[in-house]
Amino acid sequence: MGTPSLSALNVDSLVRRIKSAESILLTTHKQCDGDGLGALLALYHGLKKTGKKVRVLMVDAVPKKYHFLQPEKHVEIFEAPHSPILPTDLVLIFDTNDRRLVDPLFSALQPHCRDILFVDHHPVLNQGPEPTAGSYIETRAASTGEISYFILKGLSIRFDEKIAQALYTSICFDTQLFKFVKNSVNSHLIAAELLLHLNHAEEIHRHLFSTHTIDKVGYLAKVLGQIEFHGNGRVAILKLHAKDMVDHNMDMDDSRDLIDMIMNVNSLQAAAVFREDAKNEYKLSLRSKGRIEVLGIAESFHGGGHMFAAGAYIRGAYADIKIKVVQMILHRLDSTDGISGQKR
Ligand SMILES: [Mn+2]
Repeated sequence: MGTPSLSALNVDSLVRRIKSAESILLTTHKQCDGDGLGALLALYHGLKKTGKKVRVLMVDAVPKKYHFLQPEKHVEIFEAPHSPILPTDLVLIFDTNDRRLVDPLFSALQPHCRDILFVDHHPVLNQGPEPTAGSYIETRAASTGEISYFILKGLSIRFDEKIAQALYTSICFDTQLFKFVKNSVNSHLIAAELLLHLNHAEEIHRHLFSTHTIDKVGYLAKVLGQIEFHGNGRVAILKLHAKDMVDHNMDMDDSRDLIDMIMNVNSLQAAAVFREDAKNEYKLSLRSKGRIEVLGIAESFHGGGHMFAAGAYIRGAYADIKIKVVQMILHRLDSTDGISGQKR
């Protein structure tokens, strides 16, 4: 075994499109996360140095935990007062390929922008809208930041602390501090290069993952006692209420932390968290440790995501939805167990 080297992503077509554009707008899916935000801010800081007109317009507000990236200095919010959308040569949408997750911004951009491309690492949904022609979708990338890294290299942009901070945020967030690296050396090697430009990497880890307030711990203590286990401890189900989260000063984003926390239970193969946003309206988050895929379950409720981390917005009575989801998970687990027990 020799020295590990990056397995480069071929982003030449994106690099050409960026080079030939004079004005560029960057955005990501609504309720942004550290991946989309970090990936686009890295490119934003890089493009600023090239003299191109570049602008970030987010669909909605940036969660508190990302405020260390100083979004107020660099980012406009479509839902809030913002300067008008002018004709723009190129729009790049990070960390999704589903225009519905970018609306109403996506529809507002269409009349003004010649080229709208997705830059993403999620599988394209079977039943979802087609990504726009020319979009770059690479599911081998562990984060969208990894794609941004290769774009910046392709543009020969020299890295600085701001770019490194944004890219490092993206990689740490989506790999959950290198837990999910898609069996590639890229996340670690890119992170190692970024560390050369970072003085406070551990501070970034804390911003992303040590976000518990005392209020939130009180809430966790309450809801962790309510987890239901099914299938001999292989499946966990938890119901949250958006209102309780607001009462405990939490971001809606915090429901993701909760499911990631639950996934540390050793017997678990999969978990589902239902966040009740209004009566009979749920945000479902699904996770799997990898034996079964959960994307298909999310898709059956018109949601999306990754093979092992997916979600959907669902309307209906909780008891009905919960039974359906539990059955779908158990069915998948039992059929994979069956396959491994059979002679082939
Ligand atoms: Mn991502």
